[in-house]
Amino acid sequence: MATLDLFSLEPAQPANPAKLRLLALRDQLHHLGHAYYVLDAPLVPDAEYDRLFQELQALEAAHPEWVTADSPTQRVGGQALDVFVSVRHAVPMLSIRTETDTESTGAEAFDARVRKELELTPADPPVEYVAELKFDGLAMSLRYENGVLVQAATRGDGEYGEDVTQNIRTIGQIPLKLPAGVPPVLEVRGEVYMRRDDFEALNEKQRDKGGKTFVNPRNAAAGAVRQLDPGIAAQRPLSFFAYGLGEVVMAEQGGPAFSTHYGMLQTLKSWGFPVSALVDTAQGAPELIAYHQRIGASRDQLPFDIDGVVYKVNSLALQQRLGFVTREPRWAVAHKYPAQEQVTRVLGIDVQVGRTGKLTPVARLDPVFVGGTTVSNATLHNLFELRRKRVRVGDSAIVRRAGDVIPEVVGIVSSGPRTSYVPNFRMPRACPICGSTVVREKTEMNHRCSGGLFCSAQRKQAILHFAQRRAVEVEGLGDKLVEQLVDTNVIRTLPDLYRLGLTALASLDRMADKSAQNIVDALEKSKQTTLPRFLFGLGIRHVGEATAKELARHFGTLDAIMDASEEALLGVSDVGPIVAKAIRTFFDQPHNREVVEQLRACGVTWPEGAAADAGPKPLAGKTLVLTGTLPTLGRDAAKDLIEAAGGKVSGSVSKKTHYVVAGTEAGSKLDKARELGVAVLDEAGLLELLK
Ligand code: 5U1
Repeated sequence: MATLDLFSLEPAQPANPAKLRLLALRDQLHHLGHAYYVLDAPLVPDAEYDRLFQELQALEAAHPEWVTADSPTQRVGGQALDVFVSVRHAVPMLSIRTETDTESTGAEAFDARVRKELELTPADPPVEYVAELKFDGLAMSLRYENGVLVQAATRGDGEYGEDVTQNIRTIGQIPLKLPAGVPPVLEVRGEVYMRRDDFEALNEKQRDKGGKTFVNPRNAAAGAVRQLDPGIAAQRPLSFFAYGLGEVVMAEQGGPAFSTHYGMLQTLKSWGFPVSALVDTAQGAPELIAYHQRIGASRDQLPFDIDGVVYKVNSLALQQRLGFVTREPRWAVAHKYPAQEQVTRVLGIDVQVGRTGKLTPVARLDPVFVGGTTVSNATLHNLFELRRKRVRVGDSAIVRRAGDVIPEVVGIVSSGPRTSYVPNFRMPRACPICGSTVVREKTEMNHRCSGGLFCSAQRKQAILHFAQRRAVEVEGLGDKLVEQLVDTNVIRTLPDLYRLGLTALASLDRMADKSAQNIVDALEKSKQTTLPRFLFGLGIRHVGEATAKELARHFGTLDAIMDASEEALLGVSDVGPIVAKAIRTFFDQPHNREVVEQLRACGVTWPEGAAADAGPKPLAGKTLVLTGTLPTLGRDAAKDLIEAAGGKVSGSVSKKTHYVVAGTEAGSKLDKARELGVAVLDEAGLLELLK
């Protein structure tokens, strides 16, 4: 008899080998999908997942009568709709009171209200809260009947929402099927959102093809959810976090009994829902304030937008006592952060020249405080974006700054009905830096300077790209220094960097002897690199870090990559015809090969071939967290070493963390490691493990 695993609700069928195989494949793919999408810890290579998926597809094609809605093959494939059907929420979807006072007094006011409602005196102990992130996305209600996703609905007016099930099914993080033992009716509520990197990639794709770009991740997510064609929705990468429940009907024989909100979230997690790792409990106002400040300080580093944090009374009994005012619970509040979008005036439009010669129109702004800093320039991306957004010098523009992303103008503030647009900016015909002709290929959206490395702007950017942390990492070589080195003709090509002597550096304006020595040391250190970092640092068009890693893995040596035909390059996952052509074009230019040879002659080196990949994997299966500053290893270098040794680097500490590697000024991650009893290492300890 077949055994049932965690994800199977079906009793064993009479032995039909094909059917048994199909059921086993479904369970396996549910399990692998959960590890990949929710836990971010793939259990098998992508190719193996694809192979199993195709095997299931083939079995279902041969036996259409066995296809069920909860099969992993059924995430995409519904018909395009004419309209969304309105559905009534079994339990209304409430909204949340917003505390717009972004200072700590916002948390104090909430705690004071809760204590007053509960008639607590100052002598009573602090109220226990759960603190969560307020995701900047769309609220969603997921309804499961007998463990199978049957409906996904937007919030709408709280009583009626829209049935967007087809689109929501395409989100890999949302389980289609739940493990045995869940309540027969279960509504899970949470937020659908788009990660910032997915949003940037989507807009980049749209810009490249001259399509409509999205203003922010929230709008992009909303557009995807309300897409009538699920095929298009499936191409818009969405994510989900669960934070609450709607209707729950327990089985006659009982079910999970929750007494706290925190416990409920942990149960949702165990059922396969993504629950933020940053959820925490907090005792009274002081801990709420600490949470607000801690999350605020790391807001830019989060991979998604948040507009605040949420506090909820943890005890469900107390929540019930507190009840609601109109459609907002008294037991919860959203405590905001300063906005990531602001309105300001466009004072002028400048043109910047990038590493590949791309000319970018940049709005010069009346300085404005947005997303935590003062912004005085914002990108307009290209001439067509500028026109599409109808931007003119003198206009009031909406500026967005979120995370590490460059601030951008997302639109203008319309001052009445749309009249015809007369731009007052023209793209220059000559490069503003070197005077070379500006060109634009017919199929391209970008204007480019044709000066190549003759153009000092391109030279500066090429050097900064090579020296950045994610490439060979020359610590301390920032844009001011590179500007000086290029403008004074001390450096003309990348290899010139390694010919820089202490004397030349120390003789630069405002350069102290000690700083010059630091740069010399950093250059020496950067010579020991890895093939992916070197390849990425060369700045070949379309070759980002991920592609560089794939190329290195596939070919093993730089010479093999330099000599690979377009056809051979197409054999690398991640490399399509445009990328293959760009790589070939780059290495077909004798001066690029010359740069590579000279860099090698200067002593830049990396492990190749078997040495690069086939070494032992002492950290296979281990998860490590880095915190603080390590004495010699940069964060990226430490991450590279751990990954090369088969380990995984995670951003947060949990019970599943094997080691925390702590340097100076290690923060809350170190505290958490101690609290959970996770082993803590210093840099020497890490290097010992890697041996
Ligand atoms: N994290 C989180 N976001 N959020 C939004 N929890 C949460 N709860 C909400 C909303 C609107 O509402 C409940 C308090 C009803």
